[in-house]
Amino acid sequence: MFSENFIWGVASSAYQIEGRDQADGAGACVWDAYCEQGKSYDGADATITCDHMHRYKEDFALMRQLGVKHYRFSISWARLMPEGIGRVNEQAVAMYRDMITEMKKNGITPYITLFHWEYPQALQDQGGWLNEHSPEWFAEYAAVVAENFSDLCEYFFTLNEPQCFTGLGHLSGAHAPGYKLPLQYTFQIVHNVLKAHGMAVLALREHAKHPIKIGYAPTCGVALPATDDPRDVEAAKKVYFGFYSDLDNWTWNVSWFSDPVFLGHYPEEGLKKFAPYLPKITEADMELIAQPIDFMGQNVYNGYLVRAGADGEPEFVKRAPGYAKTACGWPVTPECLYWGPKFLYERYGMPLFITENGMSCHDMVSADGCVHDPNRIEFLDRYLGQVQRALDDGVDLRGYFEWTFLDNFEWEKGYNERFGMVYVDFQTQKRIVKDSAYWYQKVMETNGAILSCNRP
Ligand code: IFM
Repeated sequence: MFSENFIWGVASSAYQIEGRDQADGAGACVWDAYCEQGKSYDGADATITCDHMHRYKEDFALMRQLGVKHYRFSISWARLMPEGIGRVNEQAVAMYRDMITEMKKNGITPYITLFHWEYPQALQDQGGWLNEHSPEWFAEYAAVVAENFSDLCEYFFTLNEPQCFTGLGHLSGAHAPGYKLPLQYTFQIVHNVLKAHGMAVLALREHAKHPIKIGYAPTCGVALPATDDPRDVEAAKKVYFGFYSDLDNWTWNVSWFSDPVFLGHYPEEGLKKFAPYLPKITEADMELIAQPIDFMGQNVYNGYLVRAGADGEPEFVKRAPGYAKTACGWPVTPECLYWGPKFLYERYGMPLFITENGMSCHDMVSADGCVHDPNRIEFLDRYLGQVQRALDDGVDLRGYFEWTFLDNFEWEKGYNERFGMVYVDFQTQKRIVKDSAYWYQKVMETNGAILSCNRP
């Protein structure tokens, strides 16, 4: 069974739900420019999205009704510091303080993510993450967050999915700022991002009003052993922490983003493979990046199969014809929530949170006015069953945050994907609780006892 202290939560991000207000004093972020260029699906933007900035009181009341007690959300850097550094937007301070106070009134513990991709355009105009000062800029922002919110909040995450905002943002160009940069720039960017994480940890601790707890929330598909044969397990582990992605996709990598943070060095295999492209990396950089933190977060959605070939080397196994997929085409592979945490815990030995996991479905309002999403219930039941399996195997998994509370602005996919527990009609802003949210409510209430894996 799940331990009594297991954290059941939900996650969101600022840009995806808040919306804007003409008079809110927020600065532009890179996603505004991306949307203005018509790059997201159907020309969508996040000007209104869920209008959460005007509706958070109702939204937190709904969370309370649904028994949500832990909520991971992000502060928008560009909203809080319109130029990215320097001036602080007092309206944003007031809004986020009120939001957190409101959460707490509803019995909800806040977990703040510092950076979920709302990069200030003013800093992007100075080179963004490629600028050598970018770690200091992020540290300044982290200090402002700690100064203004640490009296209300104990838990912080620095970066959400650095693999995505570096790779999709600067290598493939699929995400804002939409660049396709030469490889050596992308390695410099990632190094700066990791230094920014380290500097933010220092700044958070220095400026916090109380002792706080800090984590980091990277991601990546999980290499799954095709069978339980120990050779397949070894092959999968080798791929999970190895360097099998093509160079033009290189940021889909676990160890390059997590070894420096938790082990204090880049992995040898990567240092060799990437040698021609690497920036100057000093011992002082590595010390900075490896600031002790309290837990590891990992966003986990799916995996791919690997087996040991005849020569013992890993081989990728093709998916079965007609394999199960979510609405956005992601494979349904519940075992990723067993093997991912297991491999991560073995390598890093850190207490672990699943900081995001969930499913986009073809949700619609039925004739009875409800949103029936049996596929999402099935998905979550199976995935959480694998969390249980990892716990039973001794993995120090402390919590799980479902992605996400409200249907929202899904970045380049606009409003084409619905990941929420709560359906949002984007024309009227009406919220309809989906069946899966009532189901998750029971999971939380019973501490996982109603999961199929825990029923006789
Ligand atoms: O919506 C995103 C989130 O912002 C980052 N992780 C994946 C989610 C689903 O695509």
